[in-house]
Amino acid sequence: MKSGFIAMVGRPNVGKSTLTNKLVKEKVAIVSNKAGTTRDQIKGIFTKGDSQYIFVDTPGIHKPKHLLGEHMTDVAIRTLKEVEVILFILDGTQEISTGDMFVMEKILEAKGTPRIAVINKIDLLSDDEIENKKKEIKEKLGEFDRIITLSAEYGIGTEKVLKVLENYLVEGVMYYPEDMYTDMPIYKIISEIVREKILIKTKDEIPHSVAIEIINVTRRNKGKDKYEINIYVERNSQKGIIIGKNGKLLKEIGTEARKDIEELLGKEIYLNLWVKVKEKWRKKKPFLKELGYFINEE
Ligand SMILES: Nc1nc2c(ncn2[C@@H]2O[C@H](COP(=O)(O)OP(=O)(O)OP(=O)(O)O)[C@@H](O)[C@H]2O)c(=O)[nH]1
Ligand SMILES: [Mg+2]
Repeated sequence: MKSGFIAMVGRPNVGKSTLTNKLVKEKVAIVSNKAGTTRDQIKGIFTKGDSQYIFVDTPGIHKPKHLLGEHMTDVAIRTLKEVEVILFILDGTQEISTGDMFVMEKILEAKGTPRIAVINKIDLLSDDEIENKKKEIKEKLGEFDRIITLSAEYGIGTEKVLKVLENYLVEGVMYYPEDMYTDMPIYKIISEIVREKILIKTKDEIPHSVAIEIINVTRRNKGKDKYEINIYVERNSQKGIIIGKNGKLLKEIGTEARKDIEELLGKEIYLNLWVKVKEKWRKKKPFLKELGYFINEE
């Protein structure tokens, strides 16, 4: 048996979660076009034959503006020290920035861990642009064991990633059962589904101000189970936006989330969503802990 942990790191919005899902062949992590979608470390597990790949998706590394952001960046940086190989994912349509250089600095601090640069979103690039991007990486970020080019969204070049990564797996134990594809508890997956629908349907500051908490689940022998979920926002105006005119937006969010949750659970459910205001929750550690962030802290 060969197995290994693979860090998926990079700036926000480059496609780390999209790539994780593609490689695991299951939807493990939520995806949106908003930077800061992933807030925690998420393991996506892919087992094939006697090889087990454990992809560790992480929040985008950025300059934190609040406690939640600090937690997110810390999680990603900590992950670098826990893996066999690091995939540094870059958005091929964007210039290499000081943000990328900061990520590289942190990667170099994980002394000696093999590193691979991944140029994502090549569906949006010409061949020349891809070649130039490779040069830019070498010039601005330095040496990598390898540079891989792919499109996570369209599955172009993603299969070869598994082949390359096979070389970094180490002889040893199987960490997870063969049929397990994530270490996320089911209640967390459900919260994330609700958050994804909100992220997709809102813009501006709303996505960052949203937190989800399952407050009650009523199980019934006859009839459907009932899930009651709080959506926290930071201001009254945000509450109004999420609810929408005559409750229209909240209803849409609820319907779409319910469908995904039903597919996940393999049964129909009732889903009740409540929108609550909790001022500056992203800066309040006790509340963040209640939501499951900072749980590894001593
Ligand atoms: N065109 C194109 N878009 C992509 C590709 N991969 C990802 N995207 C899009 O890029 C956006 C960000 O994708 P995510 O997977 O959420 O990015 P992330 O790096 O996990 O982002 P954070 O969790 O916020 O750090 C989404 O809108 C994706 O659909 C790709 O190969 N091509
Ligand atoms: Mg992500």
